[in-house]
Amino acid sequence: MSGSIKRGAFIVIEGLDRSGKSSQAAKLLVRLQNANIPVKLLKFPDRTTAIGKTIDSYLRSESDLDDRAIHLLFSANRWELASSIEESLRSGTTILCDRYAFSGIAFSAAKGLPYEWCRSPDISLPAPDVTLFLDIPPEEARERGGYGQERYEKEEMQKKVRAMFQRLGKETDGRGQQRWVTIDAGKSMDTVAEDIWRHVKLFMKGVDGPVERLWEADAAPLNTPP
Ligand code: Z5A
Ligand code: MG
Repeated sequence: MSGSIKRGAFIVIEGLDRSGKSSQAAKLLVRLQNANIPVKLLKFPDRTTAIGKTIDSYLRSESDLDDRAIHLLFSANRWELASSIEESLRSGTTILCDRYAFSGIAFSAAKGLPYEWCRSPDISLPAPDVTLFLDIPPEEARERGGYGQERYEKEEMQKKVRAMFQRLGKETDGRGQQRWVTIDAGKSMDTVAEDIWRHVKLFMKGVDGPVERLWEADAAPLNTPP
């Protein structure tokens, strides 16, 4: 529509531990800024909020929580920011996000919680226009200085998480306007950055219309008889 502000794009970077998400998010942020695109960088978990502090303590094994309880907290940590994400997008600011709902589902389902149960609390969150999945075999990721000390940073777990991400990618790509792009994250930092920029430039052009919502069509409508 002429005269109206073009909305911002919602770009998510996902991937295994040590796949280079934070490094690439920082590089992409600079590229977008240099292209004069208003952009805001977010990261989940956002460890600064009250919920985020509980998550941080859990991840550092300073406290213990039921698997379902921590799953719901990770999701609540996204819902805390959902309306501000939508507002930014509507006002023309692009959101670049380091991890999102896909991490939430992949990690909890890899622990053994039912996949559909894991997805439920994230249904209706603002949906990314494009998810860049940084793919790397866990054995290669480990060589990048070894896994850290936090929970989940173990090779067996990372293998299961990778399989969950691959399933999520198949179920996400092509849903409405949503795109899932797998990037070979085993290449050099600069080559990965070039691959990402090529895809982002392509997808940014097509971003239009209202912000979509994650998996909304899968949710049972209200008042549906059992
Ligand atoms: N989690 C969850 O369970 N549920 C949820 O809903 C969410 C998350 C949102 C903390 O996440 C944990 O929370 C995470 C998932 C779970 N658990 N695990 N595992 P986090 O994002 O806070 O922390 P992280 O996953 O541990 O991220 P990371 O270790 O910071 O990895 P990264 O951001 O992908 O990588 P990086 O910091 O950019 O790079 C890591 C190292 O590799 C560094 O030395 C780089 O210089 C090097 N690197 C990066 N790229 C390259 C290339 N291309 N070549 C060579 N070396 C490279
Ligand atoms: Mg990181």
